[in-house]
Amino acid sequence: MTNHLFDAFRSRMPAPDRLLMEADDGRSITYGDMLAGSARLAHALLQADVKPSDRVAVQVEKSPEAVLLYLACLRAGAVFLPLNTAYTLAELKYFFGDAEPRLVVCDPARAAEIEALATNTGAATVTLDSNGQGSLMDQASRLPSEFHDVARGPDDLAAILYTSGTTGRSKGAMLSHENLASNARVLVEYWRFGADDVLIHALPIFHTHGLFVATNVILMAGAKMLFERKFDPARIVSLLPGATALMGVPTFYVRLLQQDGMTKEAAKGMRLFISGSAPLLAETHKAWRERTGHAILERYGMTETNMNTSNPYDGERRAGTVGFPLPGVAARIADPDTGNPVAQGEIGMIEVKGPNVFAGYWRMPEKTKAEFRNDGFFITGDLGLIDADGYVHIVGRGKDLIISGGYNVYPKEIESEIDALDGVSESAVIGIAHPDFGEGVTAVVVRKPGATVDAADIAAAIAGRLAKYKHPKKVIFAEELPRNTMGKVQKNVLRETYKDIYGKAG
Ligand code: MCA
Ligand code: AMP
Repeated sequence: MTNHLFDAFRSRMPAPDRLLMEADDGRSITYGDMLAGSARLAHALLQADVKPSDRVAVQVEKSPEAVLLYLACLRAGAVFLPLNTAYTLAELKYFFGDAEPRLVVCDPARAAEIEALATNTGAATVTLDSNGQGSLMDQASRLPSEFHDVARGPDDLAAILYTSGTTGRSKGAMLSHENLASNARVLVEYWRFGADDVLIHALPIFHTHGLFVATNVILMAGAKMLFERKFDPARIVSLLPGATALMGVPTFYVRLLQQDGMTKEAAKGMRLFISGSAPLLAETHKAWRERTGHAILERYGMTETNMNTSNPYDGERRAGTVGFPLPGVAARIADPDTGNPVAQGEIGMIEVKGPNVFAGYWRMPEKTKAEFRNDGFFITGDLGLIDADGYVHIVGRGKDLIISGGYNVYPKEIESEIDALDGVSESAVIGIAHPDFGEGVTAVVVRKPGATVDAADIAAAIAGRLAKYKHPKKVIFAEELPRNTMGKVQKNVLRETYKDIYGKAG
């Protein structure tokens, strides 16, 4: 047997001296460096007693080494478990307890506190940094540059990515080698990536978009990425002349439009701008087209499914839609309650099926079962329709979810923290139209009679508990929350009441 996903990359690998990454610190990493570096790190993982199917949890800043570590995990047969660098210790504690990683890889600045936490769940901790003595890179530097890849089949797990739940605990989405390989293969074809492409990569690499869409596509195409640690709009504009493609969340495009240098001339050599992870406003699509002459290509995916639909490469890229089901992916619109297909053009639940769809939630067979129909379609939680021309439109969410700057935020998690505070009677967390982040996380809080709890108290209580991007941008105090006759809080009423607090909604 072979190593399914890594072999797929290897089979399309260009000459070893071709560049895979040009990093913003001036370093260049060739495909040959990638092969040698991931081999050395794979040896280091084995030395750290990582066995096939063991989870390797990774919370590190974006760097070329982090990409090599991902590939090393694949080659060693381990399951890569990337974690957002914004996660607090309280959040990490849950992930470590649930995933039971064999090894936790982190940055030196957090090593002490993370080690204390990881030890409790039986995991060893190591840093990745290039300079640190005893770090994974340090150990790897003394190990062979060739590695006999551990055999992995199409259905073996390659990664677990946590996605928060509408109620209760985060769920680990289990992604197999073939889930990732099939999607990367399809995207390379559909978006016409080739060895001469140069992708500006400015997304984080701990979520699907930056890791599996951007990085896997480049590896599968044998192409190159300009590897940026952070999204800096002025710098992106300066990189455009040396690039051919950009992938980003809508906030990238909103911020780029604020740059005077973002002109037709600057975008002249670019062939493709792709957007996803959150709805791209039609007005942003239009403004981009007027300014640069390019129609942004919007696509739709999920952690559980990788990419499901995409606007066409040739043909009309229709603003406000997410295009057609990708080749090999079936998408349908069903009645949310019964699962029966709705009439053409009607709104219902978007359901998908295909080799891209995940293997289930880690150690949650009941939750997994609840999210699939009997015929194998996955229930996305997104509400949409398919128009007469076959374009999929996402019109809302059946799940209580806020997407801020491309990051998913589940209100329940924040409401639980706020409700636990002395002086708080209850709260509702909602997403309100925000000019930069798309939606702004907003808390509406009802105090207990006589209580004086204020916004600063709430901010202080959340600070050490939840990642920064989940913190409410505004806290509003209200006398009561609107409820329907069943007693359920009417978040739609709240969203309407406060719709202009970040500026007039468009
Ligand atoms: C940073 N902050 C945020 C966000 N990012 N607050 C809300 N939402 C955010 N997304 C906080 C910072 O901590 C900071 O707080 C303040 O907001 C302003 O920071 P700023 O410097 O403006 O932020 P930034 O560092 O420039 O980041 C903005 C960003 C970033 C570049 C848009 O959020 C980002 O890279 N987003 C992409 C996320 C992503 O990759 N999603 C894909 C998930 P303070 O000032 O108080 O310190 S995968 C997915 O969704 C599916 C599968 C799919 O289809 O792709
Ligand atoms: P995640 O849980 O991070 O995988 O986020 C997946 C969710 O992001 C989807 O279920 C959608 O609600 C949303 N999403 C992704 N791409 C788009 C898009 N192009 N337009 C609207 N929503 C999107």
